[in-house]
Amino acid sequence: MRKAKMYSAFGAASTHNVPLTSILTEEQREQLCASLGNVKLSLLYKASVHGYKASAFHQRCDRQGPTLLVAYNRSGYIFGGYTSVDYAQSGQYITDKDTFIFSFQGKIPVCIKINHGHYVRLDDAGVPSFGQQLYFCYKNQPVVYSLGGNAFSINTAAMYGNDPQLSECEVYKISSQVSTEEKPWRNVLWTAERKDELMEMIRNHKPVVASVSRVRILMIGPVGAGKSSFFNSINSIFMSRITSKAMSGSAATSLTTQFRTYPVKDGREGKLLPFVLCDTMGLEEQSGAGLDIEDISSILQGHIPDRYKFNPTTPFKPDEQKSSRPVSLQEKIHCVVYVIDATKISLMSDKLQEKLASIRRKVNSLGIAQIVLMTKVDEACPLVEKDLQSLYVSSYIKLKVQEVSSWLGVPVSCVLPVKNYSQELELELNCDVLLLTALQQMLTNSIQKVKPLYYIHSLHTD
Ligand SMILES: Nc1nc2c(ncn2[C@@H]2O[C@H](COP(=O)(O)OP(=O)(O)OP(=O)(O)O)[C@@H](O)[C@H]2O)c(=O)[nH]1
Ligand SMILES: [Mg+2]
Repeated sequence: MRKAKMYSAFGAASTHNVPLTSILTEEQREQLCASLGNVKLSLLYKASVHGYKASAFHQRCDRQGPTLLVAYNRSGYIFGGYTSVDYAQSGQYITDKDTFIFSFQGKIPVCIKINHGHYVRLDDAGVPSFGQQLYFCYKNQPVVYSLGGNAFSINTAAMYGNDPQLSECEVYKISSQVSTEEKPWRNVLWTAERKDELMEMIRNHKPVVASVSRVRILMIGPVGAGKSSFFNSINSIFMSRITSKAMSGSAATSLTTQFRTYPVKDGREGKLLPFVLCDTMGLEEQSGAGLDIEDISSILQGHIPDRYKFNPTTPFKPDEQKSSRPVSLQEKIHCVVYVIDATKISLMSDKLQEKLASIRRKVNSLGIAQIVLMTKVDEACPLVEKDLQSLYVSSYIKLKVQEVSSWLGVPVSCVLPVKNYSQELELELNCDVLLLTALQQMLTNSIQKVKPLYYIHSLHTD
């Protein structure tokens, strides 16, 4: 664990001209920033210095844009809430779909979003509150008060151990930390010609080994990382319209529960393209939950059939007769793609990192090519959200690519940032160029890198 470090909030003058210091450790600060995208926190208000009075809070926090409140109670809980709408004492009821409350559970802040149809607060001169449910500095005292209600599905025992006595309450201003490189760190031609060229290269891709007609690409990654969405996105490009054949969405456990092998056609009536995207259930940190490493091993060796329903508690057992049949090279996996959500890189738990490392060791031992697909670059960086073409000038994305490359032990050149189609109704050229570039890299990286041993058996049987 990193050493705790105290931060001064630069630019925030204190009442006594002493720089305000935050209690958050560097790690906690990083975790909170990561939950909010690429942001910077500066301390505006600290109740132990400025007082627990609503007026003191408003004096320092009104009209400051998005803010994060962090409270500490006597039992050691760290919890609070985020609002993207300024405090302004307007007298209005405020709707804020981005608001959330959080509580650190171990090292990770667990966030709870506001339920649909609820106001975040009445914007009055009162104390800071969330969902007209959770009141901080209640009655101008070092106390948190839970009024009950349905705006947030709160469990006060889990959130703050049912201990309402606060030892501190801090409010941070959130500002986006957009910095750009002078020159793009990768060159991309964002043109229709480039898109056509990439599609043509993919159509005409010839796997190195003649017996392999289609490169089998296996997508592995945490729950909700965007594995199914990547297949949907590639399928959409070749179908020239948005498609959603694979179920995608957000859930606590994996939405994908079956092993699916998806061939992709070049247009509705077109020929099959020379690759198959294999979709798996998401990885979870606990053992006995999510995709199992033994199942991955069976998939890699081509033993698991399409539509096999994963059972996290019992790994796949091949039936005796079939398993004695040698598996042809065509059925094996030729490229493994680790799908990683760019917004979750710093939130990845040690257990999940360990799981990924053991998968990496297995894949390495078989000599299979490996690529990292870094998804949700739009959510990770506001600059990229505004304009996808800013991807390779965003210093933040560059940092994330370096981070993921070092903890997975994959060269930076093998980390491919993309934005999948998620809510769009129409295709978008910049998205297509990135997605196709990633697919093209997967195809060119596969097979060439495979160790001969992996194939010896297969080549004899093909
Ligand atoms: N903004 C944005 N959203 C994305 C992106 N990729 C996926 N999503 C969204 O993230 C959510 C999860 O995506 P899925 O494709 O279902 O993720 P998965 O890895 O298949 O998840 P499981 O099958 O549950 O393990 C969906 O709501 C997608 O719309 C992306 O690049 N940008
Ligand atoms: Mg899925």
